[in-house]
Amino acid sequence: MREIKKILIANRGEIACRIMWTCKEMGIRTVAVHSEADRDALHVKFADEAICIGPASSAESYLNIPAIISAAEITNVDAIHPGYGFLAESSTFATICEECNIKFIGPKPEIIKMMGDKVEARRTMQAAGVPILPGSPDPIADAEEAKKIAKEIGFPLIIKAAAGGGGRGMRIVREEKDLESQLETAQAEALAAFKDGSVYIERYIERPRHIEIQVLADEYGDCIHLGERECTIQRRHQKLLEEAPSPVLTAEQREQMGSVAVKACEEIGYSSAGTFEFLLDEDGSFYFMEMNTRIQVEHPVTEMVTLADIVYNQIRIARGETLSYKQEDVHIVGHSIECRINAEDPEKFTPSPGKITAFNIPGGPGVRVDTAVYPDYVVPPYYDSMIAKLIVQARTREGAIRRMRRALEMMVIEGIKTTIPLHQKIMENEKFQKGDFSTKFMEEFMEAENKKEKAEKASQ
Ligand code: MV4
Repeated sequence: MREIKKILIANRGEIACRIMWTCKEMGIRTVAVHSEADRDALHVKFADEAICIGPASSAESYLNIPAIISAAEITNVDAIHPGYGFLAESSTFATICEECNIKFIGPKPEIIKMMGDKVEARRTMQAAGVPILPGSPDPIADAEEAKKIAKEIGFPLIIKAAAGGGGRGMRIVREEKDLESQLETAQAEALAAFKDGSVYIERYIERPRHIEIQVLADEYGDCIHLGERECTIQRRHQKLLEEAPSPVLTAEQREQMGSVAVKACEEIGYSSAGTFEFLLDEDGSFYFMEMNTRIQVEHPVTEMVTLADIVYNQIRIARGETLSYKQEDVHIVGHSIECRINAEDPEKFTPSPGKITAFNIPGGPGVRVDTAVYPDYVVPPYYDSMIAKLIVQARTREGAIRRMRRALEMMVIEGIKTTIPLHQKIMENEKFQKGDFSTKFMEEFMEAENKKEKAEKASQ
């Protein structure tokens, strides 16, 4: 057992607040760190102590390891919670924390490092019995090797960056004649973006769904899963909304995906909360994509349908405790949907920072809002544009959609543009309501919306 009396939260925005709420419930003191641009941020106001760690730019503040470690030393914290983004998946940061005798709330640095290398993650998962797509076992050396693998797996195929993830630096190749040039482009892009030109090849699935399994594992090899999240609806590899459970997964598929993930965690010695991302094919087969070793933006939908507090479990595991419940104790109840509210122009998807002149948070049964903004707050232009998460829960998916529609109506944010109107339109979409969608949903949706608009203009 490790005593954790005080935690430094190395993050900002809604997730810093979210982590703080659980710390308060656990009687753990909190230290906020913030940039010069975040002096008026909510996470600063609610923390027991706050330290400025640098100027507005993330590179000099929320990514500044020496400044964060110094803040942790000065305030004498027992642990650091990294949240998501920033340093959450930096094995270097996790190692430095460990060397400074500060508990990093997350898995071991070696595991973070391994999952950061998508080729190694694929190999490890295959060895642990997780289904992967046919593809290259190692980074592609040259065009000859790429051609050889393409012969084995066929077209279309996808080239992905080993150091990538989240969709950056991917190329789809549909014909042999484009393979060599696309390989070169992919390698050059990977080198420019990640300082590592390694790429690998997989069979391409045309209309997949993105389904992920939440796991919790203690430091003694015990692991459970909390079911899945449906994360298919994305735009430019940014998730827009998530739900739990998936409208298409059967109990059998859930059990299969969950037990595969749990077994893999036990095999590799995973600890803390984690997420297995899977691609679900139209024929019902699923394949490992990536593993996230952090708390995720969309964790609330899992919390809603399982009644688990994932941050609470992360802290318990970090204290060296065993899991507080067994797989048999996990029950999925009802349906939850989360809409990400971004400070963005919903048509152009460009950032819309500025002062929030009017603000109302919806309430009532089955509604949760995770946010760090408040009336008269000025949304700074330097960071991620997500300013709130609106989460609802109801007995059924239909009920959750109805609840989300009224909650979106009652969610008022004035002074800046937000994605609220976009979410209203998605909730009204027939394909969405039927649960009939793939990763191409947003492209098809935007096209249909544009057509509607043109028709309306023409009839005027
Ligand atoms: C794929 C794929 C189809 N086949 N891999 C996008 C994010 C990154 N994690 C991997 N991604 C994809 N990988 C194979 N072999 C399709 C995507 C993909 C996607 C996946 C999930 C959600 C939205 C997506 C949008 C476009 C492409």
